Amino acid sequence: MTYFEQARTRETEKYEALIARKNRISDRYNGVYDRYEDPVLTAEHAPLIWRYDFDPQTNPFFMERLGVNAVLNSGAIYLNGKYCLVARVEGNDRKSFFAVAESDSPVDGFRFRDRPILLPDTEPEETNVYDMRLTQHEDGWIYGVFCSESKDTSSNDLSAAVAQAGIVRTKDLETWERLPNLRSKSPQQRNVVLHPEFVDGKYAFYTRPQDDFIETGSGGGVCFGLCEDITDPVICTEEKVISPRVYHTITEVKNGAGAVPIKTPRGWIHIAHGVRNTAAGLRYVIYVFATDLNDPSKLIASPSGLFIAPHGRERVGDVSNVCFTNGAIVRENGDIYIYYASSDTRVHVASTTVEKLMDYTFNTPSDPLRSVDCVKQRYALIEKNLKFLGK
Ligand code: M1P
Repeated sequence: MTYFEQARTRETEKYEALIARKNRISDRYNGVYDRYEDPVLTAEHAPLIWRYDFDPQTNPFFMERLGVNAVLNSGAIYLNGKYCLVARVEGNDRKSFFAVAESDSPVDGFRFRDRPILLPDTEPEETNVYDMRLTQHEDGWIYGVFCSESKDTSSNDLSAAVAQAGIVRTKDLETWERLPNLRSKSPQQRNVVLHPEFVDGKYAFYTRPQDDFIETGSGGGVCFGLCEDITDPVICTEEKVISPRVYHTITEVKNGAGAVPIKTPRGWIHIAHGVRNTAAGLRYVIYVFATDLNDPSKLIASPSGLFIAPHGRERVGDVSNVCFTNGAIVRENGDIYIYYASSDTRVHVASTTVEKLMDYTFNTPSDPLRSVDCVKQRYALIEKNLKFLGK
């Protein structure tokens, strides 16, 4: 065998072994959800034909020509009997693109389709795209809402950028129609999510207004706004804060909507992210809140603190100490699969059920916001337990 043949055979076998690898529930218990040991998508899941030139004449060393640096933040949907993830794939060149990975199983076996998504090129200034949320809307379309990033030409800072919400729609995750970017009063938007149902006959968006590319500035948190026409998308109502940033909590610096809210008998459950600052930089965790079934702009439950934080090897990556979600799948039997990325590098899954998530959301006490009251809150639990245990 030639060098080329040896390398190609070896790498193909490694790739197939990775896809065939079975995932297992980790032994880390909290009763709320199960985490799985292995990531479901990594840079190594990117097909070899995306990365290598398979022609021995032009690539005798079977050398990687277009490397993939990371696979992260994926939208998620159950479609035609498959668990489908629309992942953010970041090339070695730092630009991200979207690609569909699918599996018969929610926790392993994800394989990318042969070709990534080639979005219609309707935004000439757009440099980068990432973090697609997939909404199966009651109008019959599947919408993908994502961050559309361009250079801020009004600034002398080379890194200055502008984030807006791009919108596409599809019926099959294969053919995509691009709609205009969402317009709102905010100079920038990121982490925008489309609500799956009409509200007052209008499309409803969860937004995250921000003054700057990184800093949210006056942006007070996750907001809610309505839009008359999705083909000419403008937020026509005030963006009302529904999950605010709060001092000395996990959302102090910023927060953002994540998965499409989950409809339950007691309310819409949102799985979002919150950001706080530390001496080691920003720390991103996942948290939960709920809004009213009939008025999704009304906060009705706010369980205290974080829901998922990065653990173990999840804590390290391109942007360390980050847990971020933009997709969850809810099955008809009530099973829920939450796809979350760690440290902007790979995608993991945690599983729970609607019943457990409701119990967590509506029976976890909210944050009393001061240490002394947090201790009192814990005392109440301890005293109850001591009594229960007859001590
Ligand atoms: O690097 C962490 C995350 O940072 C951004 O989230 P936010 O807008 O809330 O700061 C996003 O760019 C996200 O992709 C990234 O994972």
